[in-house]
Amino acid sequence: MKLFIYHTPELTPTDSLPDCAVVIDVLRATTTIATALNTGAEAVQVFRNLEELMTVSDRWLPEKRLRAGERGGAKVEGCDLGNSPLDCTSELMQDKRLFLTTTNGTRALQTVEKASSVITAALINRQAAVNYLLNTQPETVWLVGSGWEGGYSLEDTVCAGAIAKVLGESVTIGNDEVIAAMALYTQWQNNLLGMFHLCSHGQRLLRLNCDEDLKYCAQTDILDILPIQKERGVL
Ligand code: 3SL
Repeated sequence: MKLFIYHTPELTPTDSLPDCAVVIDVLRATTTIATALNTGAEAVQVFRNLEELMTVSDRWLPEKRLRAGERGGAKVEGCDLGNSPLDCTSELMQDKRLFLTTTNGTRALQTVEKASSVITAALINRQAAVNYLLNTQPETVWLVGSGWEGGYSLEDTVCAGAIAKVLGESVTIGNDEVIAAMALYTQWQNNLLGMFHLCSHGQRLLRLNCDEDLKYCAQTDILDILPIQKERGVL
């Protein structure tokens, strides 16, 4: 297994695809996706743009769907939910399809949606992602961070480093980003919440009073759930 890390969708190669792409948006899209599936959502369907989400979800029975939209960290008007994983309760999610559009995470997913297998990871389901990779042994694996509007996001790289560290000697290192991400995870592994308070998107969410979201997203290996793409854009 050869492991590569790309910090943003923009830095991800467009002339090839890996055997497995692991999309990471710790704050908060991939944390929300894992949580929604864990609390009983039938599936999560992701969209880059809101209009398309509305068109596709209109064809769904209203009692079987939830629409979640986030831009700039805030809930999009007209949606049932924003992008807080804490809103993904069993009462709300049970047997519903969550139609989701976010600023960066859903865009990152679409960048690699044609890879042979596509999964999502966050700190909360890190071990589930690692187990999948160890069991399936893809030849090439890309860990793709979502970043923020084309820029680098520390928290996604730290999560990629957390995955790389547990994979350890089961992988060969494909690019220098893997070495750097493991060093960053080593630096922050005992203070992930502190790292969220320092990084730019963590600070953006704090300004939006999302303190509890940060605490939830900073937990490691609490959910044994693995979002896997079943058809394009559907996990
Ligand atoms: O950009 C995204 O995909 C979101 O996860 C950002 S937020 O955490 O919902 O603000």
